Amino acid sequence: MRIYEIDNRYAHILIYRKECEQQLATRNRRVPTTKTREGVQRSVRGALAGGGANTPARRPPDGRVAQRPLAIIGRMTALPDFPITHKWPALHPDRLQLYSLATPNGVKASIMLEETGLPYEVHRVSFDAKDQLSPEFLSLNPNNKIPAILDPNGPGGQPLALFESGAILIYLAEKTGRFLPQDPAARYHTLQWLMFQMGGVGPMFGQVGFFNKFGGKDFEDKRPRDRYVNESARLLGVLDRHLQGHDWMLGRDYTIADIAIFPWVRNLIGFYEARELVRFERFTQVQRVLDAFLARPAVQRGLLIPAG
Ligand SMILES: N[C@@H](CCC(=O)N[C@@H](CS)C(=O)NCC(=O)O)C(=O)O
Repeated sequence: MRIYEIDNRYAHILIYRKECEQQLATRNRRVPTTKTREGVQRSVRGALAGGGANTPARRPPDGRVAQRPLAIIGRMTALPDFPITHKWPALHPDRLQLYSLATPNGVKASIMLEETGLPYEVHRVSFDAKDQLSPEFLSLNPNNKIPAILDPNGPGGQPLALFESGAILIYLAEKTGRFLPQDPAARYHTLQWLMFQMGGVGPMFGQVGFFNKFGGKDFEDKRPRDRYVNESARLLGVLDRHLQGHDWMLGRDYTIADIAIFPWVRNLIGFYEARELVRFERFTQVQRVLDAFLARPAVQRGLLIPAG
């Protein structure tokens, strides 16, 4: 079976990985076996320069591949090259590094990691200590928000730093082949609801939190609060109608859309104390699916990460 016949969805990643392996194998036959790390980096960089992700693999004439080429690629850039690891050293540099807090955006990443079973190491980003504004954190996410990740085994076996919870969910779904349907239409619908959360649910519910529980709570003028309460209730109505007759946002399949949406619903009626404000009892379908979500063991674990 040729690598690009396996699965359209992952073909570009697999082709890229295969191409790296094969180009490295070709290179490795030419270079002396006692190489310095610098030498390896130079030869790998050269190998990678040879083709793009969509280029079909060029096989060496005898079809041989290097035994552990991806491990060699992984050493091109090491985790200590990322300043964030100076503030939060990696005890397990082979594992995905998660920088987070147990907020509705933070737990999207930890729930996904728990659901997929990928080995990871979590680092607490304390808002009390303003860790998110430290130069080390900003070096990974200039937008000073959690969650952020650093995967030592990213595309091509190289480390990948990533922020924005939606991008992290898509990345982890593609990396593991979990929670993002393979069927093209279902895949786009999953992304559609993920964007609905990122662009609507998160920002609107977050404003309700500000005006109902935090800094805006004491404002006499309740019009800003009510504006966000009304918009949040409208969004809950959209969800409720959609969930009628569905187990999850995508029907029978549990996906990254659920992992993005339900931590926010939980937060709105729990931590933000807006259950009565949005008259949540109307949204029986949302309540039903929220209950199913919260019953999942991986969700229960992910909601507590990082602990404390
Ligand atoms: N669009 C971003 C939003 C992330 C976000 O707002 N994170 C909040 C916690 S839920 C944060 O880090 N706030 C810290 C700050 O604003 O300084 C994402 O989905 O990752």
